[in-house]
Amino acid sequence: MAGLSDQSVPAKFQPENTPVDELALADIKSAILVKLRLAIGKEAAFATKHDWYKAAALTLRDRMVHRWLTSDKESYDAGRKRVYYLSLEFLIGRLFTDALNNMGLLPLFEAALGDLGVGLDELRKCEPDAALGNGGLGRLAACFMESMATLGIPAFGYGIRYDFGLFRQVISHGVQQEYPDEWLGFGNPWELPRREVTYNVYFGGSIETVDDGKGRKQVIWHPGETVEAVAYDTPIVGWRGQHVNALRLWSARAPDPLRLDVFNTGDYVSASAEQARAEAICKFLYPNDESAAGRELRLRQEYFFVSASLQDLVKRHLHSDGNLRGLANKAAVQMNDTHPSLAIAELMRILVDQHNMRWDAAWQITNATLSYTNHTLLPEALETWPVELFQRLLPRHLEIIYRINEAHLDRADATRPGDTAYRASVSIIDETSGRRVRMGNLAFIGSHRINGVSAMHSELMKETVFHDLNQLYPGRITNKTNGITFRRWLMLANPKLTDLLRATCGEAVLDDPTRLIKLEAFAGDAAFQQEFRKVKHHNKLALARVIGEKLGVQADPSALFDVQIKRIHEYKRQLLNLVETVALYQAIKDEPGKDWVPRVKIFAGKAAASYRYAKLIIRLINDVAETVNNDTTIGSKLKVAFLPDYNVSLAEVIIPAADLSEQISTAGMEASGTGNMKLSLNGALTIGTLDGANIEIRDNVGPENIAIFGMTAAEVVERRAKGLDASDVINKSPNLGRAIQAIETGAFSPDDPGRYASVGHALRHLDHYVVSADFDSYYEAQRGIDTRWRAGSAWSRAAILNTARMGWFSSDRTIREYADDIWGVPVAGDLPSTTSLQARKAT
Ligand code: 26V
Repeated sequence: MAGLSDQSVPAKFQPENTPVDELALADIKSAILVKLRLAIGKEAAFATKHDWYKAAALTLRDRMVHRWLTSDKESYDAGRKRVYYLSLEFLIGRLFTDALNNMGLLPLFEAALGDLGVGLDELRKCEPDAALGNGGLGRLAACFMESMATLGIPAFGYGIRYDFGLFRQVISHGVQQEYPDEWLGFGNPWELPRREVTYNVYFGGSIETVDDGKGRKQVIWHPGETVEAVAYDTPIVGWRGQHVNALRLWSARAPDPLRLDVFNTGDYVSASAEQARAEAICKFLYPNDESAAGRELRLRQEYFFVSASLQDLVKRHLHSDGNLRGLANKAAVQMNDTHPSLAIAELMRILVDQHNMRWDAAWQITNATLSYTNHTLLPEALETWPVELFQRLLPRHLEIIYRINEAHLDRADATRPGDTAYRASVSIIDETSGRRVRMGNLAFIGSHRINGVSAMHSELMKETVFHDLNQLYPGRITNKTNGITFRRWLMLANPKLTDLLRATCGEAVLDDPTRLIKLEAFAGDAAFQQEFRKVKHHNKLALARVIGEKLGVQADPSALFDVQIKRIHEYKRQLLNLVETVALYQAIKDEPGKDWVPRVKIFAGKAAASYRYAKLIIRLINDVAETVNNDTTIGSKLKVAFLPDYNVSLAEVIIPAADLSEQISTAGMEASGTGNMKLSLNGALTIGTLDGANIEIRDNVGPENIAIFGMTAAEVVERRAKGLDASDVINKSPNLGRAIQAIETGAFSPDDPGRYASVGHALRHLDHYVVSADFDSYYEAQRGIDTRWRAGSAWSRAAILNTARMGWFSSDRTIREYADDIWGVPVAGDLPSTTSLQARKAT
């Protein structure tokens, strides 16, 4: 871990480490032993690794809770504005070393556990990887939580405490199988159940309108069903341990868990039916696929967490401010995608129905409080709900949405009189195929700011999905390019590189990532390059070990590690990478004696369970791997590894070991990407399209330090307009033609030659994702990568410049921008100096 020095590194590239304080060490050791006895109920001699992990985690949690209560009190006393980050996904991964590192307690715990005879690294692996998210959107929420704490912004993350996170992926004979993720099986030492923080969430029933006696109409909702939301808090500690925020996740339960009268008749299942129905809400995380759309349970999840969260924040506000008129001055609610957009209708209901506020005043407050982040332009990913379902589940909210829509459509009519097509396009209700509620339009209309997640994506939002709404509400769309927390993705994932950076750029680089720029001066320095390569080699050895253990494949750490890790989706184009792999394999077989650059193609990622084509691509990767890895004629020039069960922890091993980062989505389709940032920061060169944040990465690292290929977004649109047949490009590309033919005729599936006929057909005639059309450009860019790799020093220089110039992609920068432009909250001034931190005892 960070802090361990290496004797073989020249002194000028070695950071200075402070010795561990003996008193503090004794204190931590005894605290862990006390936890082991009193909280776990074990003697050290009988404790399992898991028991030790829990004891250590609880010891750490105690120290976090002290800071947490202080943070809370400070922001409460100061009456500070709070940020509420509403997200159905928080892909946090493991917390143990993350929290230790931020608390500055990593060396101390490492020493204490060592003295107690248990290795910290062993214990670290006992923690399940909290996978309460699908991919980028959920991981972004986790990085943001850490950055908000780091910047001292008082914030709550609100979400659902799913019993089961994203499925565990097992690859059996090349095929993805999904198993439940029982992350809570051994309990969760981080969370604090707050059984006293419970709210009723209502569904269904009917609406009654009465006169309030003062000439105003009062709407009363008589719900048909009640579910209780119970809070579970997880402390999220920021860098240097100055500030701690809560991630508050809601669990669902029935008000009456057991009908004793029914139980006594012997009908045990019906007796707890209500409980089962309530608990279904927090049973599992929905995957990113079509199956989620239109599913009643998903809508119940959305309303459940929105309602509980708003009740919670309204109660907090009333407690400190007495009334809701100033809500927008004290609360900023960020909606992570459209999933929480019911917050608009719910806040209106609370203000108008429950607090008797006038509609216009309530609308002004709602709009000023809420803002919305869009994470995808894919039309199939934009949520809509059938009106009929809405009516049945949330009758009052539907009424409120209709009323919001009325005023909104009046505005549309005033702006474009008589333009019925325009009116239909901006309406919250889609009338084209049955009546449906468009959550994206609702989120847009109810928010004072709508942001995209990269410069290009934000521009495309204005040109495509939100073109018409942008005309009606100009100036609302803004860009907030994503970022990543360097604490996890650099310091923790790559401690050796971190040591090198501390020594070269100074300790302050840990607080201010823009200081990475100091590395530029060393990019051409042969001695520094050697150290940089040593670090990479060390990380590659670790990854090669994992590949060997999991797949029985021997990956040579001196080969180029070419990495594509992300959800499996057609637009992300794992298939493009794979077709290039096949073409390369064929070329190597043609000329086995040629001086090929040895490569290990590493893939990892999950396909949504119902996404058949994505699962077929996984199978093809594994089939190609099987053939290539067992072909002795090509030696170790090419290996293919599909690492199963991609998650945050696996990413932490792969990313520091990557030489090449594959960011090859069809231009115009990847909203931002954040894996691209993690890989470049860790010294991988990017091969990528002009898509999402790749463009900003290019602008930062310089066009000579990234390999850009393929069509632009505009060219993709133009080509698609001409049709999806790719015969033209295939006829001109013998490499591509031969690779497709091998795939479609069963060269990699001799037991079932027709298995990939559909893939061949798509590549030839349904090239929507321009895989075939971009192939030659990609193949050429890859050969350019080979050439650069051979010129070792030039490669190292480019890799170092990637690390040096990625400082801007810290999620601290992103959060500062949200704080300034959207939330209107101040961020903490300068962080404490390293010396004051070192002086602080472990309290
Ligand atoms: C949703 C769906 C739903 C239905 C069908 C297929 C499909 C495909 C993708 C999605 C995306 C869900 C939203 C999401 O995760 N977006 C990701 O957000 C990241 C953080 O902003 C960003 O870096 C990624 O580019 C973006 O894909």
